[in-house]
Formats: sequence, C-alpha cells, structure tokens
Amino acid sequence: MNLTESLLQALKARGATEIFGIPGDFALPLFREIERSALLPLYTLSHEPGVGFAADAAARARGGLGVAAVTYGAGAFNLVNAVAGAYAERVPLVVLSGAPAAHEASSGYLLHHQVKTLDSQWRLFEELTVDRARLDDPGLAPERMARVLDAALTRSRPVYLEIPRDMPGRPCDAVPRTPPFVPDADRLAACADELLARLSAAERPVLMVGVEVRRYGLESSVAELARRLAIPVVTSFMGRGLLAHAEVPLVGTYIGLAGDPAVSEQVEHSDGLLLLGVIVSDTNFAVSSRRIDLRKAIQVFDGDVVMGHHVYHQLPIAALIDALLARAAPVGSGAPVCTPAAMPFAVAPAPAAAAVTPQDIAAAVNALLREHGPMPLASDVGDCLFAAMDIEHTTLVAPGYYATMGYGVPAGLGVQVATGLRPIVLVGDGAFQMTGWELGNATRCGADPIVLVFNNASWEMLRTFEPDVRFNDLSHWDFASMAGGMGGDGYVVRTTAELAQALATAHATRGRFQLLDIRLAPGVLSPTLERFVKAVKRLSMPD
Ligand code: S1T
Ligand code: MG
Repeated sequence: MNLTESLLQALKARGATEIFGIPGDFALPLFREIERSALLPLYTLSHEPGVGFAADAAARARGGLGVAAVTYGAGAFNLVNAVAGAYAERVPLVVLSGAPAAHEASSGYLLHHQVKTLDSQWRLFEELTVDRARLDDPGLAPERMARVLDAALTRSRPVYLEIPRDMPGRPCDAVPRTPPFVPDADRLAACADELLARLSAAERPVLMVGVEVRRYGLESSVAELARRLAIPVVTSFMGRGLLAHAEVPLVGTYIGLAGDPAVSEQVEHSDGLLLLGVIVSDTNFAVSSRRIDLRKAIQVFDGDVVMGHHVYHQLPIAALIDALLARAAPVGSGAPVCTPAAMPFAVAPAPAAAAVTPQDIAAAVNALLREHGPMPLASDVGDCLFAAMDIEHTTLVAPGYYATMGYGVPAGLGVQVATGLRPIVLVGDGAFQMTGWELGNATRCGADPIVLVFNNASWEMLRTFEPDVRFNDLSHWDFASMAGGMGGDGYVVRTTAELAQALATAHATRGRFQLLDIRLAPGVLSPTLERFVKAVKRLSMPD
C-alpha cells in the first residue's frame, strides 16, 4: 500500500465518501494516485472556493469528513475563505494540499506558487484548523494522519494535511484508529445531575438545539431526550432544520425580534434555557428584544458545560446526552407536540398575476414539499436565507453564522453528490455571480439541483442598511438564458403563476439542473429580513 491509499482508506473509515478538488503540478502525483486507486471518487470543480463549499456541505449533509484537495499556493490560498467558514461553523473539513518535494524545497530557488517563505501556507492554515501535519516521512505518516483526522471528527472542525509531491506513491502502513476519548465518569455524573436539577427547578425550561447536535450525529438521541424532558424545543438560526422530521415539541426557530414573537417570548423569558451545541453568536442572539441572561442559561458547547459559575471541562456532548438520557424524567408539563407539518407556514400563493415576492417563493416551495415530500435545501447568504425561515423545517445547509456568499450552488452540488438527494438551492443574484457557474459541472457530478435565483439586480441585504447609496446596484443579468450553455434548463419567472408552473416543470425534469431566474422588484424583502433590519436598527439606536 502507498501513502495515498493509506490516506484514502483512513478518510473512508471516518465517513468521507468523495473528494472535491482542483489539481496543480504540486498535486499531480496525489491526484494520479487518487484516480488510480479509485478508493474515493474525485469530483473536480472550476474554482477552489466552490471546491471548499461543496466539501463543507457534503460533510454537513452526510456526516463524517468532507475532503477538499488542492495544489500548493494559488490553489490552497483560494480555499481559505471556505475553510474559515468551516472552522466558524464547526465542519470537519479535511484540506489536502500538494507541496514541493524535499529536493525542490532545498534547491535554493524561489519556487512558483511560493509566498513569503515555503512555510507561509503551513502557517496560515494553523489559524483555520484544529490540527495539521506534513506527510513528508512515510514512517511517521500513519500516526500523523490518525491524529489529525480524528481531531477533525472529535472537534468537528477543519484540519490540514500537506503532502510533498514526492510522497503520494511511497510505501506506507495503514492508519490506526485512535481509541475514543473516555470522559471522567464522576465529572460526567456530577454535571448531568446538576443540569437536570436546574431544569427541574425551572418554571419555564426550554431546550434550544444548535449545530453540534447535527455535526455529531445526535439528532435521534436529542429527540428522545426532548420527549423525555417534555419541554418546548426551539432551534437556533444555525440549527434550523434540526429535528425537522422528529416527533418532538418543536415550537420553531429562535431569531429574536426577527422571528416568531411567541418563540422569542418563550426563549427570552425562560428561567432554564438549555443551549445544546449552540454557537452563541450575534446572528443567533444579537437581535434579542431583551438580552438573554446567559448566566442563567446552561451552555453545552465545544466540550465544555457552563452552568452559572460552574464550568465542567472535557465532556463531549454525546457522552453528556447519554448521561442525561440515563437519568431523564419529565421535567416539563408535556409541551404540546408541534410537528413541523403543523407549523403556520404560508402555502396559499398570492393571485396568479401578482409579481413574485420572497414570501411567494417560500410558499411555492412549501407547496412543492407538501406535494412531493421533503427535499434538502442549500442556501446562500442574502434575503434567500431569511426567506428560508418561512420554508417548512427540512434539512438546511447554509453559512448562517460565518455568512459568506458563494456557498449556495457549490453546496447544492456537495449535498447531492454526498447524499444522492436532489436539493433545492436558494441564491441571490449577487452570490450567483460569485460561484453559480459551478452549475456547469453539475451533469459531470451526476447532480441536477433545482436552483431558485432571487434576482433583484441588487445587493439588497446591504441596501436595507444603506438605502441612499448606489454602490449596491447591480446590473440585470439574464441567468435563465445562460442555463442552457451550462447543461441545464432556465426559466424566467415574474409572476406567482409562472413560479408555480416553472417549479412543477423543474421538479418533473431530471438529469439536468433547473434554474428559475426569479425577477424580484428591488426593495421587496422577506418578512424575516424586514423584521431583522427593523430589529437591528432599533437595537442600534441609542436609548
Ligand atoms: N462578500 C462575501 C464573500 N460574503 C459576504 N457576506 C459579503 C461580501 C457581504 C454581503 C452580505 S449580503 C451581500 C453582501 C455583498 C449582498 C448579497 O446580494 P445577493 O446575493 O444578490 O442577495 P440579496 O440581494 O438578497 O441581498 C452580508 C451581510 O455580509
Ligand atoms: Mg440580489
């Protein structure tokens, strides 16, 4: 076995099912061995940001590792923003980068793709990952790969492996599995007992579930815990879509003043708020009508549990949930089971000839999901992500915290390649201009997403904060006419009747991506974005 085969077997053993990448001369030997070994399928895309977003979404949607392979220098630096987003949003993304061979590194020449020094890239990726290793010694490579790949899974964050181009074919042993971490039993018991005692003492306990529940594959055990605790359950903004199809007392998504007032009231007036795997960030909490007193909350995140002035360290969330399940008895009064289907989502569209609004798009998608069953969503940043809050709870991958544009279309490809499920992609015209062109690779990837472009000829979300400037104006791009040239079908949509028709045709058409170029009037926002902007302006006004 050679070093590449050892690496690919280790990646597969940790949940990877494909590699997304773009080669370069420093990575050609690695890509040749990946293709020759056929241990993991390789999907090449057109630009490294798309490679990173697709690999990120594959990890989110499928669980396990996502893998992005790039060349040294130009390729790896192009990947930085996607890896940063994966770090911020707790995604176990593995970066494989080619690198100069030992004899090249010691040649004394400045090498092409080199920046300040040959180590510049190595040092930069330290800021974006929880572990990294250079595979420049086949004897040490198996242990290094095991340590780094297991760190990606246990910390649910990106890692970096640098592979000099004289290494991929070198003989190498198999990568060992490292024994799972076993938390201190007494600490775990004390923590679980105190946590349940606090919930029992609360008059209005609420459970909020966040991204770690999905990243560590805990949805079913958390659903069981929710049922046993019998308390209301909400998702964070980033946790949207969690427990979507579980029989739990799910009352909605918490987005403060921008969201459902009933949900906000329950969360903000709770005297026992259990934050399970929630990133306590501005996008999750900043638009609270009243600042939630986190000192009264119970925070379970990144291996720590914080209750009041007590902090329990090194307690993996999965172990804690098992300990709670072993003890859980109902602490709530049996909150009403409000399955997502019963959620008050707009379905009845506006009059047929009416100009389409973002809310009409959400209503049309809800009608489609009701008729044909659930489909995963991949959303970009912009009003499309806010409109997604009016779409029924279903699996959603989106950069809800790091908030980078360009994520939606590549993420849709990543979701379908990794899960086989056809996604609906929500993307604004500005974000489409960044990475929408990856649709040209959809057929070669065996993907046929349905892409809804919110085409308002504007960076509209920014305009809501700066209405009197012109720099957010975009020219009008005719995306529908471009679809054919990339191997898909395009539809211009102006009215709700055209929207319903185009969506039905798109859903019935397989094997080619479907692009709905939905023409929105500038200034027409989703209800959630309107509330969000009002809330931010209100909270930023001096008292
Ligand atoms: N560049 C990148 C890579 N990510 C960003 N989030 C931004 C810039 C800033 C930014 C937003 S929202 C937004 C920009 C430029 C406009 C999005 O325009 P479009 O995709 O057309 O969607 P819509 O018209 O619905 O707003 C966030 C706030 O940082
Ligand atoms: Mg726009």
